Amino acid sequence: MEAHNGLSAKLAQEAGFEALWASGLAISAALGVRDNNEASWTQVLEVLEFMSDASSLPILLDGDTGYGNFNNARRLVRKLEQRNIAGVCLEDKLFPKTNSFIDGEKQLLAAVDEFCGKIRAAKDTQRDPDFVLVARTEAFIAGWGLEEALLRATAYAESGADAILVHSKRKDSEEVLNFIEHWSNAVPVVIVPTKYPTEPLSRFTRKGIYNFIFANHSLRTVISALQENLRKLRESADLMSIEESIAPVEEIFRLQDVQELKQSEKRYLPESESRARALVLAASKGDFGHLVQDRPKCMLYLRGKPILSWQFEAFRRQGINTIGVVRGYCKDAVDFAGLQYFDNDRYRETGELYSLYTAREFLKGDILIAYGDIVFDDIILQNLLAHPGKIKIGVDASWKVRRRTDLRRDLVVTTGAFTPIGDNCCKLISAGSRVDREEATGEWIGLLFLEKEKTARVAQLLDEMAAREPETLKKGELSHLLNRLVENGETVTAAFSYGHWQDLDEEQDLLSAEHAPGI
Ligand code: SPV
Ligand code: MG
Repeated sequence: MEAHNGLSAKLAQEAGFEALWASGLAISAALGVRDNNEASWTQVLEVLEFMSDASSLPILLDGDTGYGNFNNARRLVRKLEQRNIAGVCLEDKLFPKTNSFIDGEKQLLAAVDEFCGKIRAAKDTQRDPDFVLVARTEAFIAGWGLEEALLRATAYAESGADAILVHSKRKDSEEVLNFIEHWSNAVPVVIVPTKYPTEPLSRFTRKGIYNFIFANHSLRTVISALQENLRKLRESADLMSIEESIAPVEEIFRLQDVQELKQSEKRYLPESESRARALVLAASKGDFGHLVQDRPKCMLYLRGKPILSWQFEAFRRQGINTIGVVRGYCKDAVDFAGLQYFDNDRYRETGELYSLYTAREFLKGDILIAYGDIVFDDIILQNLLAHPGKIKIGVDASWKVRRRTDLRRDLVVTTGAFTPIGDNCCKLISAGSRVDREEATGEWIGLLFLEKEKTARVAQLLDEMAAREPETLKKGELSHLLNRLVENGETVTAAFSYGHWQDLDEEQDLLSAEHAPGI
């Protein structure tokens, strides 16, 4: 079966063919050039390399004239063997050749002696005893009769050819059958029934011919299908006009064996993937006036992309690839691929704790919980993840110098305060609205990291709240949860950093974030 690239080679194998014909016509046409040796022989070799990698079938290269004299032909054989190509077919024309179906009679044949020398040189060069040389005579194509065809075929077989390809452009198989009738059977015969497709192959098998080359039928299939669908698409400008008749994208992935790469990545890549997952609480609308008419604030654009995108990219840079988002207001506007979504449809009357509880099933393993309205530099996450502790919060020590006019709801008091040279491992004492501004040691950034066992603890706390304090669960903020953990004797570690983040509560925040350093 003809193949002209890696994909068609693979498809021919899947269809059950036993061998591939690396057709000069099809390869040149697929490269967009003529079948006149316009593609150099090394360019053909490159195509072959892909075909050889894509399929385990034996490949017979249509080697034209061998791209020169005996010397070129033997170098070709060496290079083909290096690429696992099973054999080459050389034809008795002159370089540069022309396709047999174009002005065949005007084409000059190689001198028999010269061509026999080429065959001998090729056979002497092969290292693999199974490498096959098919000698192709164009005697009929060039208008010579049976006598010339037989004379040439006999000389070629005597020079070491493993098979004879006898080509004909007649619409019936008369020439070919005639040849077979008189052939000595010194070596097997190969035929290319392109021009006599109505002849059943059984006509030839009855005469002892078993080698058929379907020389260009993949390429012609591709051309017809492409022409039809491209025309339809151009005329209709409607993707649905062809959607049902084309392979799904998943089929491309299957043919590319994407699965294998995924498995190998697990075996060979260092474990860059973090075990942790991330959950973003992004249900609220936000005080952004007309800007949030059709989207929640987490989908507002900052330097060309939504706030959430900045977060996902930051997570992924730390190897956190399992990401969940709690949506609420305008949930349909939050539609990134590859994320898990949880919908808090009661976002109007509920708070952060309720949103967290909406994603109850996601609360397992190590988890990073983030507000949906913050952007931060990588250093913030790195700092938080690197700190020791099973429950950690990111705390900003620069809050006093930030030019905020609003009263912060996320101030914290900790056992110590940030110092530029300390290890900055303080414990949370309390957080949120109950913190006195004068006492505060920092501002909670809106990032909470829980190690596996503490995630389970938090999930349990939420379950208890749902059962016993539904109002707290409904209205509570995350700082409430932090305080509850501290009250229960848990150590909540404050991982201090200085600046390099921005919360986005109002339009002015968006504007200042445009110029914020480090984000
Ligand atoms: C080819 O497929 O390139 C061939 C066969 O050589 S034919 O086009 O019939 O000459
Ligand atoms: Mg050819």
